Amino acid sequence: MNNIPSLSTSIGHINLDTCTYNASGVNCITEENLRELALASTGLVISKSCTLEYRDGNPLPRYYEDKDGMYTINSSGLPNLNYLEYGKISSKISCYKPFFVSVAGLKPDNNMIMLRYLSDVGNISGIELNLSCPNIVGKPQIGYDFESMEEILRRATEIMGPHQREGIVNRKAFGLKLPPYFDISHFNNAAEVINEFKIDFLTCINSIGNGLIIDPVEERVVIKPKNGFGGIGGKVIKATALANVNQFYRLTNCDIIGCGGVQTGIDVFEHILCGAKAVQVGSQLKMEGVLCFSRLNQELKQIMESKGYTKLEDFRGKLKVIED
Ligand code: RRO
Repeated sequence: MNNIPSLSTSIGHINLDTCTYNASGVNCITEENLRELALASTGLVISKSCTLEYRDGNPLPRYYEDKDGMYTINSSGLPNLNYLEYGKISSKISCYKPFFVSVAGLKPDNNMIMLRYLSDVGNISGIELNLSCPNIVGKPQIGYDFESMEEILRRATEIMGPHQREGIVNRKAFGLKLPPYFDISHFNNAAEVINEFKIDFLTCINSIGNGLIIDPVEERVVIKPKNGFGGIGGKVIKATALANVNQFYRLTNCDIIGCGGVQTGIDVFEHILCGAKAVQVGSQLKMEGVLCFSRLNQELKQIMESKGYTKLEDFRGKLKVIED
């Protein structure tokens, strides 16, 4: 009898050998970055969020972490190669494992142009539409504006639905990267909009937007853009991430991808207990490099073994509440 726990999972109709992979944004801009991720113990590889045109991103310094990974702050400003490049690179990555592209147009129309193109690229298995970038001046996070979100999803799902072009049937996993929500009414509002459409997966959560980390000795901010304001990641965001994973697991039929505060196998386990089918790693990948994936997978397997679990479905979403 083989009792070694399996970490295999699926996102939409895409099967993964293991349930951890990179959060879009961290070490995933260049072909070299993406190949390194593909060769690591990741279940899939996702690109940095892309735009129509190449972007350098915001001025440096635009990232800061405290020494033990309690928190990170970034205001990267969407540095990326552009969507056509990620379409080209897809053939170099999809020979190893599924390749997803993250899309973050600066305007709704740009999103549609990119989705139309990328939905026909055969080597791309999935697309994550980023509705939650906190760092572009003058561009509010779409995930906090439910009317705009509904309009964008209406247009995006028309493009992303199963379709045939030039005799080839295309169907990719299509999902959304959501911002963190903090109020029960907002979870309900977002879920109501999402449930109107065919969305395969939700990634919960992006960084907590517009935090401020300061250096009290220097009496100064630690990153340059936006007077020091940026997206917060790291250990401190785990509680918010787990709450979002669990709420959207309860309120929708989408596959949920957990993201936020993952440093150990226990953190991965907790995300899955809250309902996640896979778990992304952001700040810890930045701090530890791609070896974090084999470590996290190993730690998760050990926890599962100690509890007698052989597969993720043995405990996924089975978080207990305290009954009267
Ligand atoms: O590039 C960024 O500044 C960035 C993006 Br697009 C995002 O979605 N989340 C984040 O923390 N930074």
